[in-house]
Amino acid sequence: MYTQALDLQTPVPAATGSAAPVGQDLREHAFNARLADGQKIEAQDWMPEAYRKTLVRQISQHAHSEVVGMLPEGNWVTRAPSLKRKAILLAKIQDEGGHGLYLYSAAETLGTPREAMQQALLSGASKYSSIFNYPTLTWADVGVIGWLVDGAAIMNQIPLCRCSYGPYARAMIRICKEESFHQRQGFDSLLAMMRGTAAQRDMVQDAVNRWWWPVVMMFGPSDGQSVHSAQTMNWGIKRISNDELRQKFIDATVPQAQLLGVSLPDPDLKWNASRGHHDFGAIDWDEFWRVVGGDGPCNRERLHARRTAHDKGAWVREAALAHANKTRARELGRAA
Ligand code: FAQ
Repeated sequence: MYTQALDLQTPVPAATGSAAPVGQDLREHAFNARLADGQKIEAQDWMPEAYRKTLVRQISQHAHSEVVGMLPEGNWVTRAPSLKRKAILLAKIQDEGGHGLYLYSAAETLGTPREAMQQALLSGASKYSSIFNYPTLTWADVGVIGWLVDGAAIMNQIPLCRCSYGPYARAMIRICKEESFHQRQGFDSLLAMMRGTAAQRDMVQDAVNRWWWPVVMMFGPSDGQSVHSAQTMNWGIKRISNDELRQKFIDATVPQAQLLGVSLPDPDLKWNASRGHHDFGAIDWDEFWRVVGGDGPCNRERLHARRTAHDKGAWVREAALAHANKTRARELGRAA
């Protein structure tokens, strides 16, 4: 799916100026010209090693986030309040697993085997989104994940549909369509609870209080602290900075909170007419880095769950391999 268009001839633009680039310079020149022209870089195209490495880092972390992100919601499958909500939740969790698979496939086009990426997650060498290290204590948390976590994910991921690396950009187009449905179902579930009893409304408010700041942190460190942003934006991987996305998310979410009838737990959150944006309070970056560093409320539980699933799935991998080997041997026997 990701390696169609095997146009191995990378067009090299005519050199400008007197000193024409040669060898590696020529390839780098062609790469930069493609980026400047808004063309996609494809798997078979030459790319700088640092560009390749950055993409594997970001795409694999993104894939891990989708897969680990199934766990907090999975906690409520057996306790969903109705058959309809259970069916929706199961479908959503299955979508997240699918997103992980598209993303691992996109990262594999860069030459890193899926097994290596998975080992990096299991060993703790590779990160996944901080947000999935928070617990889902009540059913309202499931709605809040849809509304706020998927809402933040979409804000971050829509610009990735224009990412300079073709396989990642194409995977993001499909993922964003599904995430947008996820966000709406979360809002719908919360709206139903807000129209219910006082206890239900309290449960929603409590969930919003606990998730708001972790979601605001999800966009990553502020631009001044973001080590990768300048380079990834230069390469057209990221299109909008962490802080700009965070601001856009807050601006979009405030009216939705009003519509729902919940308050957002930030006394400094207010419209600033001169900026044309909402001002908001200080982010607790110590908490963010603690969670990213492995010491959040559920980090150990999440990694334990993934390691257990990997170990328990060993027989499936072995059986699939044995079947593939048998089929290949049979085909070779037939061809001989
Ligand atoms: N959590 O220099 P930057 C979802 C790390 S999918 C953990 O700013 P960058 C779907 C960062 O990796 C959610 N670590 O880095 C869903 C780097 O460390 P490194 C995931 C974080 O890459 C919904 C270091 O800090 N989405 O939710 C976080 O330019 C519901 C320095 O940071 C994506 O992955 C964090 N929040 O920007 C599923 C989208 N933030 O690698 C289930 C693609 C930063 O040097 C239910 N990724 N770090 O060791 C991106 O857009 C970017 O990678 C950022 C970070 C924006 C996440």
